[in-house]
Amino acid sequence: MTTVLKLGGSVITEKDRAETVDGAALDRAADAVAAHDDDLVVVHGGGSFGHHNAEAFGVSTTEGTHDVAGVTQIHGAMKALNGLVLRRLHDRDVPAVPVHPLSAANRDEDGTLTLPSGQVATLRAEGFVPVLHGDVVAHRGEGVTVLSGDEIVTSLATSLDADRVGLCSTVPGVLDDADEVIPRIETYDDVADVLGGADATDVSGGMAGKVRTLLALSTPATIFGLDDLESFLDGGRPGTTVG
Ligand code: IP8
Repeated sequence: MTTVLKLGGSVITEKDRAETVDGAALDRAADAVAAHDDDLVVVHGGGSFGHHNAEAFGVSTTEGTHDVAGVTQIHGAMKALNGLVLRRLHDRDVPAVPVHPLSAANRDEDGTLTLPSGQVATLRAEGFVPVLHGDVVAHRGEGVTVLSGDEIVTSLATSLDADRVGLCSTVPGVLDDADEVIPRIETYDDVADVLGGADATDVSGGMAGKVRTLLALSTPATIFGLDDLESFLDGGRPGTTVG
């Protein structure tokens, strides 16, 4: 039984203060992980780490840079956050080990991502909790581009044949027009009215793109808030189940 859990960057950091963790939120997340660290692979996003560096160098998931300072600053910020996440987990005796995607992943010219996962599977089988993070990735023809935590989650969910996929977000699930959580989304049509039509662009990297990507997975994925992390790790399906 493998669970891939994403801790949203905005959940564990103070979004409006550069390179600052939300200590209380990270403690809560680490407590929940410590209580359920069997067969878990953790991925975290950037929040106030990484994104402003990426913006400063004009780097996105499609627009790259060849500037070494850009690569080292974005990657460095994400590694710094990864170190802070690991420290909170180690304080709770979680056998967490860092896995840095830049060292292994590749994006082809057409955007196709290859993220080897053999080491992640072996670490997990050997009793560790691999902790990956959004990063920069070598991108043929672009230099490096941003690799988001969501892309890592969807890639690992498939390559590790994950049984459960959870995204801990700043919202309690996908919300309808009345701000109520939609419990289940089986097709994009179910939510096109709320999230925008099939061709809606997703400039904010927001929920529409997330839902579309999760619908393509063979494993149903669950989107929930920090209050429900414990319940998800207990085997529940809080928030919104996609797929
Ligand atoms: O917060 C960010 O990962 P995300 C990765 O999951 C960066 O989009 C900015 C290097």
